[in-house]
Amino acid sequence: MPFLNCKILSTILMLTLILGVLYCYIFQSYRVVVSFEKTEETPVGSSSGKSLVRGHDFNLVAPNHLQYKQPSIIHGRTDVVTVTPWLAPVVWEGTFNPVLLDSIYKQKNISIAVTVFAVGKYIMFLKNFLETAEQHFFVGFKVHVYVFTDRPKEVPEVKMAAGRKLIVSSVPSSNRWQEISARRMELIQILIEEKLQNYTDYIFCLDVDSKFHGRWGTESLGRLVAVIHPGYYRDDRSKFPYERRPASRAYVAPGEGDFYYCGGAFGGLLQEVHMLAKTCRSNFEADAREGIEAAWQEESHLNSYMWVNKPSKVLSPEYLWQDFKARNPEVHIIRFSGVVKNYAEIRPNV
Ligand code: UD2
Repeated sequence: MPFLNCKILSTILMLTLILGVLYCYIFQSYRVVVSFEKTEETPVGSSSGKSLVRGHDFNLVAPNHLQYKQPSIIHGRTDVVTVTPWLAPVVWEGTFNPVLLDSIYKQKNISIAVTVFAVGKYIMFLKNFLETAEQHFFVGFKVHVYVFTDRPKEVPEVKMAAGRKLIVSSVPSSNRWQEISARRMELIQILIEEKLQNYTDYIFCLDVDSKFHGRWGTESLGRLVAVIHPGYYRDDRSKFPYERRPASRAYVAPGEGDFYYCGGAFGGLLQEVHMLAKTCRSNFEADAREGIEAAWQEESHLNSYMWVNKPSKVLSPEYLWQDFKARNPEVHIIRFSGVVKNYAEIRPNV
């Protein structure tokens, strides 16, 4: 009998062991599945993956039977570079089909937020900015323009098409233009956190002393979007006005840097721009605590951010030209440009 008891006991033990192994195996597989799903939902560098889950950037579904010009695989722009070394498209006139892109994005029912700051005398640029945006910026799409100003009563009345609206927020003035320009990152971060999460898909952050001249639309959409600065795109990187003091968090070392990007226009999916704004703000503030201000304030921080976090789409200088510059031959169309301004007259300090 004791022998029989021993046999029963060892069978029970063996069964428990097998069940234990089976449990661990199933539980582990479940954990793998769960963590895999999590990785897919949360893109690197983002606080949440909501927009990616919705797939705006990746599922390019065209309406069936759409007729458009046949694309060529052997003929195209040869005078400019249309792809970066990390294989992000560089958008120039002639590289995209607006009819096709609009029909793809129309089906997704996307919404776009725009931020624009008009503090102090810069309010004078707002009317032109808003009126030309109505004519050229994402025409036919849902666009919400967020104006930040210390002069809300001077915000002009501009007739906006259905689905488009203006939201005005009051911000304090400053006696340093550098601070007004740089603080935009903080306010963009807060706007995204407090008002835009779950309501907006894409955001573009633009300078107010500018106006639209030509189409700026769905071809510009991407996860993280940067615009090539018109002033330096033909130069060697050693001439780019990056922050060159290693003490600053915006430092870009000699021999580094892809392009020089504008502080006056950038954008992308909400969560990506949130991460960019949050990082630039915190680096700018950490620098300030150590008594250092980067050469071109938030533009310097944006450039060092984009050196590491490569933009998924790069917009050519067509997307931010400067009115005082003659148009170069490779620029077939100017879509958006900075107006000529008298700095001494409009800035609170020199
Ligand atoms: C460049 C950038 C700008 C910013 C700046 C460095 C471009 C075309 N422009 O322009 O984005 O990175 O360098 O800080 O890339 N603002 C006011 N009130 C003021 C001063 C500024 O509202 O008193 C706002 C306004 O929206 C303006 C923006 O800040 O468009 C940038 O200021 P800016 O245009 O004077 O800077 P700028 O020309 O040096």
